[in-house]
Amino acid sequence: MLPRVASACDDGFGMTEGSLSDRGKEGEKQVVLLIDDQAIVAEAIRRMLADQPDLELVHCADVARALPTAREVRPSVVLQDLVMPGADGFTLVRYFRADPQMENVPIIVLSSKEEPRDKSRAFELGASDYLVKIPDRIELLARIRAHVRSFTAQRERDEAFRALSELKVELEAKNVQLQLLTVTDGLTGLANRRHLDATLDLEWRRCMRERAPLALLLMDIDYFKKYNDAYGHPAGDACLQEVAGALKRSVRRPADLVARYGGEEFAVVLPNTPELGAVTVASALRMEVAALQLPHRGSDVASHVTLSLGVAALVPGPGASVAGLIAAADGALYEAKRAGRNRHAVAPPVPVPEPDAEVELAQAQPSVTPGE
Ligand code: GH3
Ligand code: MG
Repeated sequence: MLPRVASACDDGFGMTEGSLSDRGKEGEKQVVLLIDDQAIVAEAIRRMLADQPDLELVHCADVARALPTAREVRPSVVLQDLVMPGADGFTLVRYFRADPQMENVPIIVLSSKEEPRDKSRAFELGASDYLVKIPDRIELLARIRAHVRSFTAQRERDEAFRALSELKVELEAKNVQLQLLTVTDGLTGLANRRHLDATLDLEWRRCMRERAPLALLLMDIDYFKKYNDAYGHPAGDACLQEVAGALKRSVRRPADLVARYGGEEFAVVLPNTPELGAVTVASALRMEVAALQLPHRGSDVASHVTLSLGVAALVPGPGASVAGLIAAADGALYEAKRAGRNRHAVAPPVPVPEPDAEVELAQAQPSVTPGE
């Protein structure tokens, strides 16, 4: 199969069979773009490449059309004359090197003479090779093949690298998403129980090291079963989302964590917070939820949705445990419910078990604040 010479320019050589747009269909061929105004050179090179089925010669005789033609035919190597009417070949080399699409395409300069100064200037400007016209066929083919090989290998490496980088970015985004999913409650967007447990463990150890207080609030929507009964389950879900948003808005420190503890129960972890501070936060949470003024006709304590809260705080130390802190907050929540709901209760000092202290601790009662 003969290499086809496309008429990308008005070359006057009659080498016009085929059109540029047909070339893509032939797939694997590497385009050799020849830029030379001399018909004799073009014909000689056409003959040299004639029996090379994988090389396709595109000839451009008009230097003014060299760059647009190159952009269109996407050559794997350029053979370029240095002396052409109306243009300086060195300038064309510079243009090629400044063009984002052509900057890495090898350029073999075809010079009419072996001139060290021309040679050095051509290489300085970014030419890849220098041959004196008309080159020996074997040498020309060997040089073309070497340049095409290194260019296509580089292009494949670049493409593989780009694909890999895109994949990496995608994977990282997916990992972040996955990570978020594993720690987030789907309905409310708050931290889920697993995240709460991990945070409690972490903050427990941190506060123990720093001898700082750690507070936990457990809270529960009052008469939520009746809310669902009155307004339907989807409205119940929407109510949980509203309450979650109000809770999130009410805690301000970066280390504070608001989590969904169970169905209509929420938890807030407050590191470095003593009991007094935790009570302040508990009141703020209750007010913020009340301020939502979500109508609740099933409630016996208010006309809107309200919260009951249990507060527990301690300085973690030997003998105490996360489970003990949770149990204390839960006991206080139970006490807030028992005392009439829509209020908070504070757990008595969290028990640090000692052999003879159990009876005394079992008798400790939470202190409850009155509701609104
Ligand atoms: P109390 O004031 O004592 O807390 O009464 P309550 O009705 O809130 O408590 P109870 O534990 O009897 O009922 C909790 C209800 O919360 C039961 C269930 O229908 C509802 N619930 C739990 N999880 C969800 C949820 O994800 N969506 C909705 N819509 N309802 C939920
Ligand atoms: Mg409830």
